[in-house]
Amino acid sequence: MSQKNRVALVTGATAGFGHAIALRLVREGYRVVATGRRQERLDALAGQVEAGRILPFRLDMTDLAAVRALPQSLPQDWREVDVLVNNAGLALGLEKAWQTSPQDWETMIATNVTGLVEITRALLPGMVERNCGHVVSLGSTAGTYAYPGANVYGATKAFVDQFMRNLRSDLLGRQVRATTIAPGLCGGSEFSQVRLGDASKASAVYQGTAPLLPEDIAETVAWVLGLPAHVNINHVEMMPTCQASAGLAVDRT
Ligand code: NDP
Ligand code: 8X3
Repeated sequence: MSQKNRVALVTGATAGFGHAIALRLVREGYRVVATGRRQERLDALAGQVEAGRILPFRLDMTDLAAVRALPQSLPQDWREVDVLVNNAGLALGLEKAWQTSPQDWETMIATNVTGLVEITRALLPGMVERNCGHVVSLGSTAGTYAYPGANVYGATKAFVDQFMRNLRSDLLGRQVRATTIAPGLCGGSEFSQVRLGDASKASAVYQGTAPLLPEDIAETVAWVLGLPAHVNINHVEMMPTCQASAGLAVDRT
């Protein structure tokens, strides 16, 4: 089926990757349901494109009643969601596991894990019934490569990757695809500001680097969606050229 007028739903479209992905998918011909908590950002996003191409839809991923009710809450002609981009997510803090706030751990799990699986569960039956769909989820290199302070954040992203691989197994024989995109260092979003809560600490993360940009992630989403229907990309790991795995750590004290 051509992308023309197919509906894509992008979570976390008020900033960073989700914002860039929503605009990119409009360019690809999709009508996009753009979700997030900040209504004014969603309205501004919709104002950037031709009327009727983006539906701003306020949704807090931790509000499970709202997430579960999503298919029926959308206007009738936006309900057949063929593409779900599970992008909303966050990291909070870089403290060692024993120093973190349990509340931060809960928020990351509620958003990156519970919200993601619940929205997928809400939208999958329609895709399976129409035998047409694609779920794309944002994982992270933090789901594969451990680093100090990643504790629960990295674990939520490892969960995303394995959930998506298991989804693929369930979807065998159906024309519904499942992909994880796992980026490394990426600037141009609010990620580090949210994580560190401080603009100067956030900008220091990218100092002297040429990180990935939200448009690079949007390009990758457009690529996996645009491949012929018989091609399923299971997992894309992407890093900027200034980043590589640094090997295992050894304590020599
Ligand atoms: P941003 O902080 O720029 O954007 C995060 C988005 O998630 C915002 O639109 C925010 O919307 C939304 N969000 C957060 N919590 C909730 C919630 N409870 N309900 C609804 N929406 C929520 O981050 P990025 O664009 O950088 O990150 C996007 C995804 O990519 C995340 O899953 C992140 O873990 C992942 N990622 C990021 C990398 C990076 O280096 N930047 C690298 C690898 C993966 P609002 O606040 O309006 O609700
Ligand atoms: C974001 C990338 O390396 O900050 O998921 O965890 S990293």
